[in-house]
Amino acid sequence: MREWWRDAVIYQIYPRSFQDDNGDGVGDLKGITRRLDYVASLGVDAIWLSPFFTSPDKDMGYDVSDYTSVNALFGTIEDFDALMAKAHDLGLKVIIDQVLSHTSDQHPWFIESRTDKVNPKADWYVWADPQKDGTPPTNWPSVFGGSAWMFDARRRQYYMHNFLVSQPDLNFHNPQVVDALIEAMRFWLKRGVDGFRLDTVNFYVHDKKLRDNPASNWDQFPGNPYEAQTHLFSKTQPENIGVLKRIRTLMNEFDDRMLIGEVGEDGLRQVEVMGEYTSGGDKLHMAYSFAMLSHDHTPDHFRNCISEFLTKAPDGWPCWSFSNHDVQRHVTRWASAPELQNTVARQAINMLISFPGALGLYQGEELGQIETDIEFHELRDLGYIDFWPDNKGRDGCRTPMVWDASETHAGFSTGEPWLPVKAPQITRAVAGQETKPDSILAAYRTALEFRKQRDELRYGDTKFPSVPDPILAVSRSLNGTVLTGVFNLSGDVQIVDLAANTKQIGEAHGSISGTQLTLPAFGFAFFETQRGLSAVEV
Ligand code: TEU
Repeated sequence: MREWWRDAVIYQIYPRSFQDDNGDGVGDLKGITRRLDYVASLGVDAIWLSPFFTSPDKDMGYDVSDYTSVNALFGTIEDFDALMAKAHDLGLKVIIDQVLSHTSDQHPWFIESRTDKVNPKADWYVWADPQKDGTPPTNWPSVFGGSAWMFDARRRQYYMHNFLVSQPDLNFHNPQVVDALIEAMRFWLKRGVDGFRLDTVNFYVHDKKLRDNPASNWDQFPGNPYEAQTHLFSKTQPENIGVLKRIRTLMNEFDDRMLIGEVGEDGLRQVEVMGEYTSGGDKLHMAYSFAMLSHDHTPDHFRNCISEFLTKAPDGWPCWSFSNHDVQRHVTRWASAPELQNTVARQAINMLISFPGALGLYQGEELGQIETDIEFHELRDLGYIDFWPDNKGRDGCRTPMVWDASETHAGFSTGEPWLPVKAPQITRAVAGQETKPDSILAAYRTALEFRKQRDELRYGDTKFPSVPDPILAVSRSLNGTVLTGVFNLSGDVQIVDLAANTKQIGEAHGSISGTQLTLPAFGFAFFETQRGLSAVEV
């Protein structure tokens, strides 16, 4: 029996924006529970809930002030139990976010830690003296811009924050910190959650010697100097492996639980670290990749991401995803013109199901949802505010789910929603798509069902038949049958020569005449061949 998570399709729910039940304009746990039948109807295997823990919400829940309680905005622990019971009844696994690398500055641990240098929690965060001239201890940058260090007048020391100033980093060199986090995780495991999505899993451990990052080309990245650096002493340190092993040992105390870690690294280093963290069976079960959340939509990019992972980490396991709550929605990112948006959406899910590993979907992508235009007065995400308007932050992908065309903000809430629900998004509401057999929603259901029917797509070996740009071909073979997906990643028509004994299967956006496949802009088709033969001519 293969473990459930290996071929799982994981549907990410952003609680704030899924369904509001009590009319305060913010989504909640009861709202999610009400919509779980819909989620199950998509054919997904698991849900991942973004943070719903007590938090001052400076980073929308990714700044936790109590790891084991529910933010009153989202409901109660009983509401969570009810959500989990309903999900399990529907056969859905429940994965929750664990934001362990940092806490909120309102967490009692930090409030105590900052009082002086000798309190019992004095060493629970990353504190360091200023340099002689008063400047920060190192040149480490924060992901959200500026220095990763903030001076605290009371302790007369700096504390480290990889993200917002209000998100101080925990000190993972202190075993008491790891013990406390393990106990918090045990709380949720005992309640029956099936797994954890470990936020910023490569940021846990910082360089104990507080070495400066090597001087680099920061000035070439005016938008965010963070991107200029690949090897940072504030993250991805060798000691992190030990922490991951401790967390895995905890998971092994329970049946069938799973750890998926969010690894954020640049370029191919991303795949390297994913491999390192998921190999050996004693750390993460799988790693959530950032690689395909980018603007790069070329065949080379997708091929490289996957083949690098498969060669560097043959016993590791990836999870691929095109959208989440941190990036512009992929339809907007990849469609070169508005009239191509639906075609891109349809191709994207068919391409995703051809990839080996687990798959992540983000709420609304099954509607072909596009990014919402955000005005400055509507901005809620503080992370990138320093970079406005070059970087408009992450609100555009976090606007509420659109359920129907009703007066109540597309069925999301009877109150004023925390982020606006706008007309272009409402045209893609669930209700309107449910009745149309050719909708994007229907295409998602069909594609996920196709993946369930065809073991090749879930368990098959992966090869990339060599085809000229801008075509991507992905072959998955199992027991002598080869299933090949062929995708035109451009806005122009492409002709592909097929092998003679090729049988077309599944959905397609294209046409075949003899052995010639014509793929319109962002078209695709699947083929079946026997005994390792390629479906496409090389
Ligand atoms: O995201 C991590 C994050 O911000 C990365 O995108 C980062 O830019 C990358 O690792 C740099 O290489 C997670 C959450 O998904 C996000 O919502 C939070 O704001 C963040 O952590 C802080 O908790």
